[in-house]
Amino acid sequence: MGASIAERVSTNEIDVACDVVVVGAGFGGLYALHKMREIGMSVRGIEAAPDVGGTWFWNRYPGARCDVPSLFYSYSWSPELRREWRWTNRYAGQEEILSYARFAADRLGLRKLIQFDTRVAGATFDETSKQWVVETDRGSHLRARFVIMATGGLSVPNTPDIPGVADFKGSIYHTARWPQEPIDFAGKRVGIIGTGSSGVQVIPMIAKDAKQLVVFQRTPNFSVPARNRPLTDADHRSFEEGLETYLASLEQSDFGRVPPTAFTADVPPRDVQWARYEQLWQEGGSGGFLKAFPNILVHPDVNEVCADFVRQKIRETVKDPKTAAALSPSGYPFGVKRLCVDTDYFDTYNRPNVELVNLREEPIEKIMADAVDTASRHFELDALVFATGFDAVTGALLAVDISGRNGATLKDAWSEGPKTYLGLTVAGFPNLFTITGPGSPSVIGNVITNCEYHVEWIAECLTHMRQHNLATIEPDGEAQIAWGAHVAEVADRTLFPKANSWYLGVNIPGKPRVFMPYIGEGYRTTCKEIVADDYRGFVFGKTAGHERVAAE
Ligand code: N01
Repeated sequence: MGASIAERVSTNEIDVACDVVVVGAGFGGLYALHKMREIGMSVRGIEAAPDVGGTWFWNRYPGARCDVPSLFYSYSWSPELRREWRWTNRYAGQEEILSYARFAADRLGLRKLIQFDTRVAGATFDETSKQWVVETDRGSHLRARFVIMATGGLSVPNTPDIPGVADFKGSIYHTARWPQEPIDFAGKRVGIIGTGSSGVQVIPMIAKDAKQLVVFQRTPNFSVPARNRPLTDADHRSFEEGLETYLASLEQSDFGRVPPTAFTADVPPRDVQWARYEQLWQEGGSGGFLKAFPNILVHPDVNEVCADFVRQKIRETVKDPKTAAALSPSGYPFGVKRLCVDTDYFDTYNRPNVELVNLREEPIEKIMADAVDTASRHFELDALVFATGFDAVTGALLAVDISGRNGATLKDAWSEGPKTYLGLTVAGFPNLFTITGPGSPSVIGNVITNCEYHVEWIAECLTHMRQHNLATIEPDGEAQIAWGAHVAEVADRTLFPKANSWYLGVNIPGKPRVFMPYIGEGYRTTCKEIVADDYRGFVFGKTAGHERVAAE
């Protein structure tokens, strides 16, 4: 093993010394910067992009839109930001969400704390000083007591290694790295690989412009209509009226996907279910479907009726029966891969310029300079779009070379799957926090509010440490094992592990199959109880090195 960053970097090579380094300037990172400053910490942010926004900076493909209603996909902690910002649509588009992130960063005066266009390459815990030494890809170094990884659960694009891809001479795009300038697909023959949430959104948009669109689909997805529309004054008023209840519901953290066992055996009659699904289909959005019945994601019989309902909608919408059949998901339950939310997705396949290629029948064999060959056909293309998703949840954390106590690396610690306590901390990696890390609700539900809660938990923890002169915090190994077992046990009580989803990491070759998000009820309540019980399961270090560090 080579010398660690902490051993290599001498004191005079430290460019910035501060209390906290925040990695990432998406919604989690921005709030972390604000909150750390608010509790009196000196803080620096590092961001790979030239601007704030995180995933909303990069995912600017046509049609990119959030599937959480915009009034809720906002910082819940700030009445000021709420008063000064007015969402225009039920579901905000990427551009509007990015503008909101910029607005928040400016309004809170956060930009001056952030070094943009800079990627954190590594971070090492220095046992002697009890501080982290952080190295960037620009060769600069920061020293800090705490590191907050706000690197996002969906930020490292996955580009599958399809034979010949490097030979393609046309334009290649990835939805998660879309160029800043608009792309003109007019008159072009475009191929797209991937039909997850990104594909489902971008396909109808490209279809409108391109001469020809060939969709290479490996697994059909369940998708429900967004029914996006402009927000009215009445919508804003009704949100304000319900605000207190909404904020209180966040506090109680009634998030869980796993219902109390008492409900799990009930199977509502098919016609009752069908009527409810029809109503939700007309209302639009995914949230209602996932909660339509308490055990929809637990009981296979309830779930199958919903799956049938969506398949019927696909048959009713798509005119060509063979295409409709190929678009109809089967063999895995409804809603346990992230449910897609679309605008005219299925209808797009009625366009004469759109063709669906079912890769289950004719897999891609190779990509050439100007074409894609499947097992049975040859498609000449001018442009290729990868809508192939992300190395989710752990990808961005493992992309940084992190080493903790005794030089142990996070990569090794997680070689059989991520291990955390509460999805916030990792045994052997003191004073390192993972916002929406694996083992927390992370990418399930409303990610902004998930981020907020983690930031607030960390702020409370750091305040506690300051008050009690504590130098380090890390989870006890046993507590971490027990938490991991609980996360897995909760997932196993549901249908989630029955689909090959990125929640399980199966989209990335070699990634251990581990269900990463926590989908139990009352996550916040559990976190609060642990704090109230004197930070049960955590170990604090009392040694020197806990003095505040003034930012240089
Ligand atoms: O990625 P995905 P995404 N050959 O992993 C296919 C959030 N998000 O970017 O299912 C052929 O879901 C793959 O096929 P398969 C949201 O949380 C939210 O679309 O593995 N195909 C799949 O069809 C979402 O879940 C919003 O068989 C290959 C697709 O690529 C998450 O981001 C919008 C392949 C990848 O789908 C990820 O969504 C967008 C190969 N070698 C994203 N490799 C909203 O808020 C992969 N695929 C609405």
